[in-house]
Amino acid sequence: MPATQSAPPRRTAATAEPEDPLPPRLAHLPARDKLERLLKVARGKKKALILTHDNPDPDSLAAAVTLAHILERRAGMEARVGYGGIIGRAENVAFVRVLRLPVSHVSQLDFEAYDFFGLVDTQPSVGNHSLPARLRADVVMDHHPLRDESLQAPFADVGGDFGATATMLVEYLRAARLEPSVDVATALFYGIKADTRDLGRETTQTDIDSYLWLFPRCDKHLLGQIEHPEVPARYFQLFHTSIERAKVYGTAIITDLEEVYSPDMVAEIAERMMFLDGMKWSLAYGTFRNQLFVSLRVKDRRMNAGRLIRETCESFGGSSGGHGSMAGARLPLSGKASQRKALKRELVNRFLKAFGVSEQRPVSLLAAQDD
Ligand SMILES: [Mn+2]
Repeated sequence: MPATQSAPPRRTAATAEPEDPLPPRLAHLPARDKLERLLKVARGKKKALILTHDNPDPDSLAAAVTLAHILERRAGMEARVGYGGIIGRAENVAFVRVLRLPVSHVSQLDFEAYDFFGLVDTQPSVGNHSLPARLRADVVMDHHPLRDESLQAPFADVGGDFGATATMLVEYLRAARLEPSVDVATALFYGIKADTRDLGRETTQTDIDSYLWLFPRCDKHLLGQIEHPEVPARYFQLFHTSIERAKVYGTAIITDLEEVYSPDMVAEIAERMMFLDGMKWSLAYGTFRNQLFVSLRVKDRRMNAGRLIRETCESFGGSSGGHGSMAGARLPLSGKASQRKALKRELVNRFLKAFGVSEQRPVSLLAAQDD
C-alpha cells in the first residue's frame, strides 16, 4: 500500500512545537525499529491501559492482550486490557473464557489510575472505543486505513500490509524475542484466522508468516472449543427473524433485525446473508441500547465498504469504520418510533442507491427463486 508511504504527516502550525514533533509513519519500518520506538515512548510510565474497540472481536482482544504482555515484559510496566460494549458472539465469549484472557469491562476500571493508554484495532478519531475524549492515546496500533489524526499520538503504527492487528503484534513479539504462552499464541492465531476468514480475505504474506509461526504454538483442542461453541436459543431465534425479514433487491440483500441481543450479531448476519447466490452486497441493521448497528459486506473488489459506509452514514452522526469488503457503523437513535422508522427508511434508500439497485423491486428471501 504505497499510498500510506508517500505523503509526509500533515502538521499544522498549532502542533508544530519543536519539542513535540509528530512521529514518522511507522507502518513500513522493520519490527525491531518499531519496538524500540514503542519502548522509548513507554519509558518512565508505570501503568498502561490498553483498549480494544467496543464490542471487541478476537483480533482486537488478542492484539490488546499481546501489547499489554510486551509492555509488562519489556517496558517493566503494569498493564491491563479494557473494552467497552459487550462481547456477544458465541465464538467470542468462548474465546475469552477458554483462553482465560485477562480483559475487563471499562466500567470496572478507573481511568485516573493509569498514566499510559493504548488503542488497538481502532484509532482515536474512529469513535468506536471507550477512551474518554479528555485522555490521549499514547500508542495506536491498527491495521485499518490510517486516519491522519492518529499521527498525533506519540506512537502510531497504523495501516501497512496486514489483514489483522494480531499479525502486527506477532511481529512485535518476535522482535522482542518473547515466547507467547499457549493461550496468547492461540488467541493471536484465532484473531488472524477470524479477521482474514481463514486467510481467504484481505490477507498478505505477513499474515501467513505470522499464522505459520503461531501454528505449532497454539492449542488445537482449545481452538476447537472456540470455533464450535454452544449457542443460546435466542441465537436461533434471531436467525429465524433475519431469514424471515431479509429482502433481496437484485444483487443486494438487506436485513432489518429490529432489536438484537448483541451488536455483533448484526455483523454475523450480514456476513451469512452474503452467501446467498448472486449477491454483491449484504446490509444488515439492528438496534441495541438505543443505537442502530449497521453492517455491510461487499463482494465487488472495486468497491470500498469502509468508504461507502462512511459516506452513506456520516450525516446521521455516530461512527463508522471498515475496509475493502467489510464495514460497520453505529448511529444514535432518538425520538419517537416514527422518527426512528424514517431514519431506517432513509438509510436503506441511500444504500440501495449506492448499490445501484434502487429500481429493483424487493423480493422476500423466503420467496426468492434460485436460477
Ligand atoms: Mn481487525
